[in-house]
Amino acid sequence: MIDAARLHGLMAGFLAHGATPDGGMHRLALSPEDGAARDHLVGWMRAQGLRLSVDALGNMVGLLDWAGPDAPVVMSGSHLDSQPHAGRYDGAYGVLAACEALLAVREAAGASGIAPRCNLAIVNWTSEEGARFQPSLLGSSVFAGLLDADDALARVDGDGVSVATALAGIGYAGRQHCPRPDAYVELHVECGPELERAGARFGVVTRHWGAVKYRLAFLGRQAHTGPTPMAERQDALLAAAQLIVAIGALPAAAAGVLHSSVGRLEVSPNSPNVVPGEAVLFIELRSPQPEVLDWAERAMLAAAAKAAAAARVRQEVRFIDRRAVGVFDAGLIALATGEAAALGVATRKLDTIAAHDAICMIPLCPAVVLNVPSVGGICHHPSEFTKPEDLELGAEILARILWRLCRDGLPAA
Ligand code: HGY
Ligand code: MN
Ligand code: MN
Repeated sequence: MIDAARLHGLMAGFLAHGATPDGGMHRLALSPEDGAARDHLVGWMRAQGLRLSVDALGNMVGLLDWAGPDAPVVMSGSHLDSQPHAGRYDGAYGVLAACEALLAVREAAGASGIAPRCNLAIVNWTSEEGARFQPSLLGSSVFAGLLDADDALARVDGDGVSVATALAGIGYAGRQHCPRPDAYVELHVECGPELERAGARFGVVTRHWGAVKYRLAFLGRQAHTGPTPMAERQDALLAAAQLIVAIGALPAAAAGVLHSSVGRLEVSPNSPNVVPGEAVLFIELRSPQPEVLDWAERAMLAAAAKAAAAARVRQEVRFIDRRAVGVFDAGLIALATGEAAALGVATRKLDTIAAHDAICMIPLCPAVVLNVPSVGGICHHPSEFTKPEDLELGAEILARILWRLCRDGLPAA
């Protein structure tokens, strides 16, 4: 169904917006590069005659409303924002493969003369990555009613710029309501090693891990690193260091079912000869088991209290983001598996430890995530790569799924 050259051409065209010389991508949410990519997508959507809507969080939907105003909406897409100095496929592939799939479906309908029973929507979600603005899944969480819009718009980046200001700055502070999906299919590079290690080319995600994310500050006392007596120091960074080591040790007590990290640390005043007065940690705990997440959160908080006491500093929890474990839709999983089988391709059932906007769609409608292999399992790194033939296979299966839904209608609930 798909036109492979058209898919690769579309993906190559979007590299103009943030691609880095080392083969990676630097397209932070609501940055000028994100704005340029959005403008490019708007131009493509308009050229294809799609009905564009942009909501208050800058979520963008292009709607092919060829089945009439009351027809169900089948939505596919992902996110154009990237991690800093990271990969070219995470997110962007899902948006652009959805564009190609829509064209292929429209061509199939024209060739078959079959009247579609569903409308098709392509979505670009705002700030999925949670790099510049937290939490991750920002735009899709507000869209799904999981996060308050004003709260999200007020979130600021490390320079104090708010989501609202950044949206207005790139011209995507929308005022419309985007169409609600009746089914949601997201194609994404795996961002993990399982498909490649299994020699598989296609995966369907059945379960997503849960996560607990803390922004935790240690508050000490700024002082001269020279004359200040050691016994009088209140070193916030020393407490942070002890907590980081403790967080890194937690997974050893939860074999294979706990991932932990501190990916960002903000130190102030961050001067070589000043005892840090403040250290802010961005902590992540992820697990497929709620009870392991609970245990790890308690253990982390106990370690924080111990580190604070040892360094004679205070601690302050500034933000907590929780995401429960969840499962995707069995009907869409079966449909994807069947379409892959029709191409002679086996489907591997997967967990996703990485989050996706599809997680926010689960309360709204049947949702599923499709995966193609990430070479070396690498993601959030400039060397993130998926073979062209695997990009094509994923887009082909996506197109066939969307065509089946448009041609036959949505499976009975
Ligand atoms: O955090 C995540 O898993 C996603 O990459 N934003
Ligand atoms: Mn992603
Ligand atoms: Mn990501």
